[in-house]
Amino acid sequence: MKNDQQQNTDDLTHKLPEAENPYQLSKLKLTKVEKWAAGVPAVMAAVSDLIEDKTVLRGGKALFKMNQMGGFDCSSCAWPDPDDDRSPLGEYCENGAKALAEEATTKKVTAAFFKENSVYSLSQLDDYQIGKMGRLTEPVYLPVGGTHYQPITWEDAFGKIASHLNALESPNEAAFYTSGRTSNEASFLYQLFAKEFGTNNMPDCSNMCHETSGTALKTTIGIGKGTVTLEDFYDTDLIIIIGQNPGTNAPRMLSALEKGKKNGAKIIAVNPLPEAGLMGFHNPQAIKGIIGSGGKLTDLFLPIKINGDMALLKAIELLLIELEKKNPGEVFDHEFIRDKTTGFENFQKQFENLDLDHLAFLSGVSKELIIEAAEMIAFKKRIIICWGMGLTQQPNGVDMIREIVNILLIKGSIGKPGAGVCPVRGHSNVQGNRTMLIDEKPTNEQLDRLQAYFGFNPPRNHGYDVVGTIKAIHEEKVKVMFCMGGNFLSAAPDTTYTAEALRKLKLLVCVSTKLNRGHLIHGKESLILPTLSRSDMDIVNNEIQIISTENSMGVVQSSKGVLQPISDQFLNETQIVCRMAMATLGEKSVVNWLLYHGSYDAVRDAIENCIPGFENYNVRVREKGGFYLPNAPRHGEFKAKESADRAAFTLTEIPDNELEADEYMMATTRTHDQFNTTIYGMDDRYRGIKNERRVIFMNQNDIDKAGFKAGDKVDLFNYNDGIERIAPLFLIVSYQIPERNTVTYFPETNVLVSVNNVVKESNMPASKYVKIKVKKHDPAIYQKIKRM
Ligand SMILES: Nc1nc2c(c(=O)[nH]1)N[C@H]1C(S)=C(S)[C@@H](COP(=O)(O)OP(=O)(O)OC[C@H]3O[C@@H](n4cnc5c(=O)[nH]c(N)nc54)[C@H](O)[C@@H]3O)O[C@H]1N2
Ligand SMILES: Nc1nc2c(c(=O)[nH]1)N[C@H]1C(S)=C(S)[C@@H](COP(=O)(O)OP(=O)(O)OC[C@H]3O[C@@H](n4cnc5c(=O)[nH]c(N)nc54)[C@H](O)[C@@H]3O)O[C@H]1N2
Ligand SMILES: [Mo]
Repeated sequence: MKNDQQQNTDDLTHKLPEAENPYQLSKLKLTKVEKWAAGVPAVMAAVSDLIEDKTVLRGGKALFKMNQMGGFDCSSCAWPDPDDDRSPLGEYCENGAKALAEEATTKKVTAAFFKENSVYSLSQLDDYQIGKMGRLTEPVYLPVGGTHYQPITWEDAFGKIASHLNALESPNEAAFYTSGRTSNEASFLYQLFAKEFGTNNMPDCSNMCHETSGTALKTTIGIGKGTVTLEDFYDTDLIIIIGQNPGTNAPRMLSALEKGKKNGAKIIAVNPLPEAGLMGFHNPQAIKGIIGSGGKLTDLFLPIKINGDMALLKAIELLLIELEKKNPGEVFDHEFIRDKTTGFENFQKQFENLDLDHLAFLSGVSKELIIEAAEMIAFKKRIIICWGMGLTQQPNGVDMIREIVNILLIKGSIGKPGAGVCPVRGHSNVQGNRTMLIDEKPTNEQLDRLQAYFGFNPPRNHGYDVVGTIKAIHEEKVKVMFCMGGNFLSAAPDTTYTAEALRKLKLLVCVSTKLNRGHLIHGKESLILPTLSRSDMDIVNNEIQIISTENSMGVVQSSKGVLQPISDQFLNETQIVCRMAMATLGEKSVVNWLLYHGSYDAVRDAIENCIPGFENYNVRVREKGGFYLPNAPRHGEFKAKESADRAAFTLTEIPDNELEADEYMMATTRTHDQFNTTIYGMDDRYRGIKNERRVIFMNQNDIDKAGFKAGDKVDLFNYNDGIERIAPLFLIVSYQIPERNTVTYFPETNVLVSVNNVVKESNMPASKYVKIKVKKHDPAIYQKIKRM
């Protein structure tokens, strides 16, 4: 074992499989690729997860409270709960159960643990092992030059944060990151503190997730959110799912799809991979699911090339125009176009120069399938289009979502029941974070309201987003970073570059529930502050508190933890913010932090006064099912950027996705056994992968052409900006995927995503559009890897 001083010679950003120590690589097993999601195996997997973690009693009890009225909101995804009529078995899914098992564990990471394990030795574990260490239970501190985190009192921790923040030359030398689990109450106070301190540097996980959707929707319909409700899924004609894997990432969505289908809806899925949850579904919560008969979900599957979606959408529009010519008034909604939109003429004109064969070629989907899709769309009136990271993490993602809006606008299929846009959000409260003004670009209107209520003058200049923050830390323009949850290092692109930046920070503070790699690539000084998770009882002034969150469909609901916290040293996130604010701002502050420290109701009153839509917050949040936030486009009232009362058609461009002869396009995606950077296990059951994460899915023709065989060991390279980025030692898996396209798992391949490879306008990392080269594995490759 190497000693702690040697840490500079090893790469700590990933546990790399060394040639002589082949990690899991020898154990890869390929199993059947599933055509169905959920059913018995899912229920078994959920329960066995809880048993393995010895949290069965705690977890099992909690499972029945998850997503129930008066219970707590599952932290695994942002899919909404039915407004009433919730399943008595609990509104949970396999992956919700796994998320709960992660949180409910009684294993503890204590100060004694950190005394025994140096930062260096912990970084030698893989991400799965790091996650299994247990819940963080006391605040710890890493001093300059330190090798081990050591205990620190909360008082001293806030003192350190305050002295670092107050020593900065400008408040803009600090950045405040948010992952998407933070409650509305804590989020509101957190952004309030950053603004009173004086900065809008508020990077958040939206900057890697749905910023693209918000940008596209704000400029076309006037709200940066979806327009549909769960009810719309139950009674609609057609649901189109593009670039999203609901079976793994929003499993409860499958119940809504099933219900919609039962009522006559058709489903079209657009994805480079035939994902199990798209193809079929055995409902684990319905008896027929448990006994095995399930439903085919997708009626038409379009195997799109990575980033072929724009060409596909235009091809469909071209066909709709032709069908309208043949059936005047039956395909287009002329009245809607006339009364509710702008820019239609220009939009329609572009199609004079477009050619179906060429568009089909660019999309990778056959003309026959595209015609079938267009015919399914043409004569239906109520259409919902859903999307996920497959679109938002593309360089032209903003434009592709605008193109989705274009289709709905010609059909008049938005702003009425059973129709509209549905960006399926990720983190359980990511949408609420934004509503609570966690935003590096707050509007003047929003800031005016804060100013009027609190009396201080919030900063008006825009702050850094995620990519901007990484670069600013590199340039030493940002010196202190505070992370409210998340795993910034591993979630961010260009891991080596990001790690290099984080190492330069004077202070890195992470408020976390579980240990992760982001704690191990630290600043010159670092703090880890333990906090409650969603399922923990939050007791303030001897009373169990409720917090609130906003789901994917704009419903604000209360959440009340049920598990006894395993440490008496936890502070909730709201208290952490208030104490940081009091320590940092002291007498200068005009905000009554002490009041908010002791009362969520008081925070909600402040929110009610500063953010529209929260009237009577404290009463309505306690009502069964919560309440809907205002959403004008949902009711057919639009407000595009350039028009006061209409939605806008947009002109977009078709990218040419040229690859060099030996290049492939890579999309990074999630397995069925992870939550973002938290690795639950080494399998990806629905895709037939067991015991291994370092795999690359390739088309068999590509494997043959390159002279490889399935199972071969390869190294992956990216050369953006003239830099060689290396991800060593992956196993080739032959898969049903379009030629020249590949898929790997995040975060292992984030090292290949250039920080400059971003989505136009939203500045998100384009993590599903990475040009790579694939070469036979060379054991000498490790010598070329930059050690962090
Ligand atoms: N269990 C579990 N649940 C989760 C998460 C988790 O990690 N685990 N993460 C949460 C978060 S934060 C988020 S944002 C969501 C993410 O949920 P999803 O949006 O489903 O995310 P991904 O798995 O990254 O990828 C989505 C799909 O995009 C497809 N894809 C890739 N490239 C393209 C393309 O060019 N075109 C098209 N049409 N499709 C493409 C991939 O094949 C994949 O099926 O899930 C949330 N829920
Ligand atoms: N290549 C590639 N990169 C990606 C993506 C991709 O598809 N491909 N997806 C992107 C997306 S969509 C997202 S959202 C980001 C995710 O980025 P993040 O949100 O930063 O990452 P997570 O892995 O969700 O964060 C996990 C950590 O959050 C902490 N945590 C969990 N619950 C709580 C809580 O209640 N409170 C607090 N304080 N901490 C908590 C735990 O310590 C845990 O280790 O990653 C992005 N990165
Ligand atoms: Mo996300």
